[in-house]
Amino acid sequence: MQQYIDLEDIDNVDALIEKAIKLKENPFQFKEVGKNKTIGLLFFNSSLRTRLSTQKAAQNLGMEVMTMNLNSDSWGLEFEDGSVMDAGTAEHIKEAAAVISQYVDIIALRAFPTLTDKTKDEEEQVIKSFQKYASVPILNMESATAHPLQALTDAITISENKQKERPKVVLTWAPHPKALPHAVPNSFAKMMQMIDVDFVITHPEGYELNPEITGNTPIIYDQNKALKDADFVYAKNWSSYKDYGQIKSTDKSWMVTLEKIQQAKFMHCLPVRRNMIVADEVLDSNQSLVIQQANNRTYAAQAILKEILENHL
Ligand code: AN0
Ligand code: CP
Repeated sequence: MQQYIDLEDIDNVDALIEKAIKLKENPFQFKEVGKNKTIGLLFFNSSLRTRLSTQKAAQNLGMEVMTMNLNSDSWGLEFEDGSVMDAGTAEHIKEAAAVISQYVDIIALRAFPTLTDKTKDEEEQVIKSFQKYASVPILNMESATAHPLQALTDAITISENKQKERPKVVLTWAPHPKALPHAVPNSFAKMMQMIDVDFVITHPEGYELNPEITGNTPIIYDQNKALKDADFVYAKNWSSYKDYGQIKSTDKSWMVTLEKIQQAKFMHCLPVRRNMIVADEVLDSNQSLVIQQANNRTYAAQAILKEILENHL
């Protein structure tokens, strides 16, 4: 693996899931792989899990870790080519990416979308610019349109918990007071089409994700019908894709409850707003996999970092 920008960078997803589960059994067995290598974790946005689990994954492989919150601690970065920098930004990505590449062996990035400019968000300007001007591999820690580390984690968690060969997995939209990105549902939907599951999506009308991503996945607007006989229920809020970044509904009747999911296991990437997205009774029950899911972030990141270190560096 040369980089991990999106799920297309994975050669064999089933093998990668197996490798991650093996790493979990013995996390320190490859301490030499990352010796004298450094990862730079660069954040334009908040994070709890991604920051700590990627650091832990790197340390488990013997790497050094440097972390920077680019928005608050560094110079304001300019991404436009040829711009006259007489306003807010103080340093161009051309210098910044080249300089950072001399200090670290892998650059990991978190850069959320604007949710106002669809074209710009879909261009993935931040991650693409780093790719262009950095000379080291790039790891996506959630970009404008994708969160592939989360999707790998989710696939690992389903693999660990499935009771049948081809479980039914339902991605359900759930209400949230703020406009949220499409990265998590995009990557989850993509991943579910890469592994052997019976996958359906449910959301209120107007919340269709990018059809290029959902492909042939059935979309069922009746949540109860979609949830019927589910083995895994994955809840997530996202803003409208069609009316880009807008909140079309905060309909509380879409909140996930025990009555709705019956015996199914519950998943969410976290952070989750209790009693908005999902009722306490679900998160506090043994049907909830969210803590295990967050734990798997370490092994997903470790499996990816190991591939990059072994095959590229
Ligand atoms: C972010 C999102 O929805 O993309 C990060 C999730 C991992 N969530 C929030 O901003 C609440
Ligand atoms: N799931 C996830 O990416 O969490 P953080 O935003 O806390 O990193």
